[in-house]
Amino acid sequence: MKLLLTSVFGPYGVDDEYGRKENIMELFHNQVTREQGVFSPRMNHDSYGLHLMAENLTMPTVVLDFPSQKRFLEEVGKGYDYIGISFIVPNFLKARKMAQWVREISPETKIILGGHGTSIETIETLIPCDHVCRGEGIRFLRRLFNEEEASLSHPILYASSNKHILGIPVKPNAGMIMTGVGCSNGCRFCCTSHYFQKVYTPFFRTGKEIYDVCVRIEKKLGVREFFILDENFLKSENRARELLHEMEKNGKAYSFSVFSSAEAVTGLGIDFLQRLGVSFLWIGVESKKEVYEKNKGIDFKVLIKGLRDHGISVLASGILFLEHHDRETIHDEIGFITDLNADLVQFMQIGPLPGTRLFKEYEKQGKLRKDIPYEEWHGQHQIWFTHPHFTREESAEALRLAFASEFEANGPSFLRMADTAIRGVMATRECKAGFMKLRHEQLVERAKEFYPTLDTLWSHAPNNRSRVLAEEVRRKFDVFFGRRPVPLRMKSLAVQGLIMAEKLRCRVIYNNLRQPGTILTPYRMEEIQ
Ligand code: B12
Ligand code: SF4
Repeated sequence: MKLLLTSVFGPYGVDDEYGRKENIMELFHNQVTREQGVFSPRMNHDSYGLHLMAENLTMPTVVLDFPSQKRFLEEVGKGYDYIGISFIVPNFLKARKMAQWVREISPETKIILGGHGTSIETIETLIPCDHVCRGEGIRFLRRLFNEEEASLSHPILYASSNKHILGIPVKPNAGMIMTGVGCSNGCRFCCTSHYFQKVYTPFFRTGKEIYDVCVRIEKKLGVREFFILDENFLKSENRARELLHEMEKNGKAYSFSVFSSAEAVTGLGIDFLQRLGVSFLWIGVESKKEVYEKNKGIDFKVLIKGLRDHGISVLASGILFLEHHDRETIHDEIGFITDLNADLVQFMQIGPLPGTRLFKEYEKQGKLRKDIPYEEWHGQHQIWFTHPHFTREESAEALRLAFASEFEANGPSFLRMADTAIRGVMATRECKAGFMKLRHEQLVERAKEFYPTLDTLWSHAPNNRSRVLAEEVRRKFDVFFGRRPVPLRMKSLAVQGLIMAEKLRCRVIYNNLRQPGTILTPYRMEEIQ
């Protein structure tokens, strides 16, 4: 018996019969720094969930990530017993086509559908399949294959690939750790919370278990930074405290990028986050007026400034086209988010996706535009519901302007992150002993990575405001680091050259795309060869 677990086929981010050009296979360039041109940090993320499942089965399994159509067809031809297709709602057509191909080429193969696309209620009648997994996949597959429940083993993975910043190729320097799925907060629009029944399912219950995974990944990949894939990592307070305790006990200062809600962040406090080594925090600000339970009583301006002053980069996420937004109030909302001056900002159109409370409400109110194909249900172009004040076309333009005006006001996110890095260095410069000394040294190392880019950020600044900020940030670096050594000056010159090449690349490449390459990873396949 053998299993193929696959993501949907590329190319991604192109207008074709299966997808749309807005659906770029990148996190930042898709929905965060999309209007920042050459300053937009570029990277891909593997389909981590597939590796997690493959690692935790005993059946020989192949993970096929980012296949081309041809590559997928070749793999199907090898005669798998089961093929699991992971897809999200906007990739519905790709998943359907893949299932049809499997039925044509290998009719004996059983098809399993999984991932957020299965929240489409009648999916089994729309896509040929034998099994549908709605929710956590490891338990589902173990049951399907009659495999025993066992403790979870975490795969060794980098957090990103194909990374480029200002045109500079950057080696992967962080590991990926998935600590759990779902979130109990149940915000009305949130797919991940609803998909996992508004219950948090931890993969690791203690900080010690997470620490042990960090140690394993460090040994294998040599990294000490980790991206934690968990919708609300800091909500499990005790686990976070235990993780810090383990690091302090062992004198290991790992650092982490996390997603967390405001009530969890303030519950633990900024000093704790700094000590824990949080270097990047993704937080849902959502809206100035529609205040969710998690955000009650939070002054985001103060919180974000405090985090950045401690060296923690913040990605603030805001929602546009809420019911109360009209032509006036939408500008207030964009202004409110912009004024928070986070390192990075995501504006997302409110998106009624199947399974959510929002979807049910809009369906009941007859607001859903079911004539709009699923490829367009992604939140970065036109809304797929009827809004009292905006047409679909207007929603796309207003969203573009939101990103553009935030960039215009606050400058390149990468420059803001450099600012946060040096602010963290300054904030910890008096920490001369113990665990916080390690943190300070780590912040210094991070700041050094930004240093060679500062001249370029100044000379290529998109406007005068950004140039002033670049000058200010560069001065802070110079004050702390002193006279710049020759190798650093050489690197700065090289960056000037690379950004010119990147500017040219952005102009000539369709949709400014960087496509991820196909990755095939066998698990236990030697057992049947
Ligand atoms: C990493 C990520 C990406 C990466 C893509 C990685 C990739 N290789 O595909 C990037 C940044 C490129 C990306 C892009 C987009 N994404 Co995205 N992404 C995520 C994110 C943050 C993490 C996914 C992940 O790895 N989770 C961890 C694993 C463990 O969980 P999992 O994937 O859900 O898998 C578990 C189960 O679902 C199940 N399972 C999954 N697949 C399968 C398959 C089988 C066979 C089985 C049995 C089980 C199973 O088992 C797994 C283990 O329990 C999620 C949010 C989240 N926190 O999950 C959004 C999310 C999946 N993305 C989403 C969306 C909408 C997009 C975009 C359209 C961007 C946008 N405008 O929002 C684009 C589309 C790009 C494209 N062309 O496809 C939505 C999907 C909504 C929906 N209902 O369909 C999510 C849920 C975010 C959200 N809005 O809430 N994304
Ligand atoms: S806090 Fe975040 S992850 Fe949790 S339900 Fe709300 S939006 Fe979703």
